[in-house]
Amino acid sequence: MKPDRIVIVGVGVTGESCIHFWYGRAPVFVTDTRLPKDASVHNRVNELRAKYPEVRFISPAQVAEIAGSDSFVYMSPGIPMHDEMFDVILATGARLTSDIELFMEQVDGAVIGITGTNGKSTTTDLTAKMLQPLGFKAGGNIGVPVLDLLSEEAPGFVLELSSFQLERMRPPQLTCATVLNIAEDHLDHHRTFAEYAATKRRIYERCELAVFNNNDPRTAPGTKKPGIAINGSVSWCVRQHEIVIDGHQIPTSELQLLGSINHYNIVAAAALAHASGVAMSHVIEIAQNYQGLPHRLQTVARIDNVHYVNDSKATNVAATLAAIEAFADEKPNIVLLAGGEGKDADFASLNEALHDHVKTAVLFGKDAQKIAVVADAVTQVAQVDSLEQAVLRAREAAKPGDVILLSPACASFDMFANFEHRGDSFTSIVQDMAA
Ligand code: UMA
Repeated sequence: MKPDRIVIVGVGVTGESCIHFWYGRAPVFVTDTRLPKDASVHNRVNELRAKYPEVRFISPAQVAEIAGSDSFVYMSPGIPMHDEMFDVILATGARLTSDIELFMEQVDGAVIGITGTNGKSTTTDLTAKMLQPLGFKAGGNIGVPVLDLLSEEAPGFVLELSSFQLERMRPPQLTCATVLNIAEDHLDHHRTFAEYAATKRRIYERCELAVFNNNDPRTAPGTKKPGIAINGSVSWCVRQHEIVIDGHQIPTSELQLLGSINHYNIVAAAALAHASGVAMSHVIEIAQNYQGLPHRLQTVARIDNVHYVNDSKATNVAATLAAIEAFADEKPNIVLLAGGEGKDADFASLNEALHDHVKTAVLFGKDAQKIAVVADAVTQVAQVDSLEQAVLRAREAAKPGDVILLSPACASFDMFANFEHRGDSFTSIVQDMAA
C-alpha cells in the first residue's frame, strides 16, 4: 500500500533517516514529543527544516489531525511504548511501523540480526569484520540508522537490534539471528524483566538460523529452529582457557578481548559468519586479532603500574559484573568508578563481586547512594561529586598492580550527553593526570 502521508515522531538520527527515505515519495510530517519544552530539539528542527524544506514540522498535538487510516507513522526507538503518543496514533487508524520494518521490506540479500543486553555492538562490529570479504555492512543500534545502509548496495548486512527497536516492529525475516545474553536493563522503559526478555527473543520468530547459548535457556528460541547452540557441542564452545570455533581450538591467551563475555561474543560472531559462508581461516584470524570498540574494557593508560580502563559502555549491572570478572585477581585489586542514572536497577547483585574483587568503590552521579547502600557493607566506599574527583580519589586508593576501572553500571544522562562523552571525559582526565 502507498501511504497518503508519513508522520515521523522523533528528530534523532532514526527520524532523519525516515525523512530522507520518504522525502519526495510522499508528504512528510515531523514532530517530537519534547518539542514544546526542549531548546535543543528546536535547534535540531531548524537544522532539518533547512535540509528538507518540503517537510511540514507539526506540534505533537497536531498528530491526531494529520495521521489517518492511510498514513504510516514512524516512532523513534527512544520513545517508550507507554508514551501517550502511541494511543493517539492507534486511535487515528494509521499504520504504526518502524525504520527497521521498512528496511526489511526494501532490502535485498542476507540480513543477520544481533541482540542481547551486553556485547551487541562488539559482536555486530566483529561479525561484520569477519564478513568483510563478502562485502557485508553493519548498522542499526550500533549507530548507523538501517535506512542509511540501503544506498550501500552490499550483498548482506549485520544489524544490531535493541529491545526498543524489536518491540515496535513485526518480527524480522532474518537469515541468522542471535540473542547473546539477557540480564536486567531498561526496566524504566519495559514494564517487567519478562517483557524485556520476550521482546529480545522476537528476533528469532521468523529467522532461518538461530545462534544461542546452550547454557542459558533465556537466549534460546522458544520453538525448534535450525541453528548453532554454543556450548551444546564440542565444535562451538567457550571454556575457561580456550574457545572452540567450528572445531578449531584457540587459547584465550591468543585473544585480544578480555573476559568470558567477550570470549562468548567471539564464538557467536564466528558462528554467524560461518553460517554466512565466509572462509573459516579468515574468521579465525579476525577472532584472534580483534581489538574491540572504544569505551568497552578499553585500556586508557598505565601510570605507576596502575592500569586505567574505560568501560563507560557498562550502563547496567550485568555489564559491570562482566568487567569485574575480566580483571579479577585472587585478592581485591580493582578500584571501581561507578554511578549515574540507575534505570531502577537492583544493585544488590553487585554485592559478591564488590566483596571479592573491589578494594574501593568510588561512586558519583544521581544514583550513587543506591549503590553505596550495597557497597558499604562489603568494601571501602567514597562518594564524590564529579568524575574528576572520582579519578583523583581512585588514584589515592590504587597500589601498583591494581586496576582503576570506570564501569558505571548506570546510564550517563544525569551528568553527560551519552556514554561516549563520559568515557572521553575519563580518558582526558587520566591523560591530563599523566602529562
Ligand atoms: N524523543 C521524543 N520523545 C521521547 C524520547 C525521545 O520525541 O520520549 C525524541 C528526542 O527528542 C530526539 C529523538 O526522539 O529528538 C531521539 O530519538 P531516539 O532517542 O530514538 O534516538 P535516535 O537518535 O533515533 O537513535 C536511535 C537509538 N537510540 C535509542 O534507542 C535511544 C540509537 O541507539 C541508535 O544508534 C540509532 O537509533 C540508530 O539505529 C543508542 C542507544 O542508546 C546508541 N540505544 C539503547 C542502548 O544501546 O542501550 C537502546
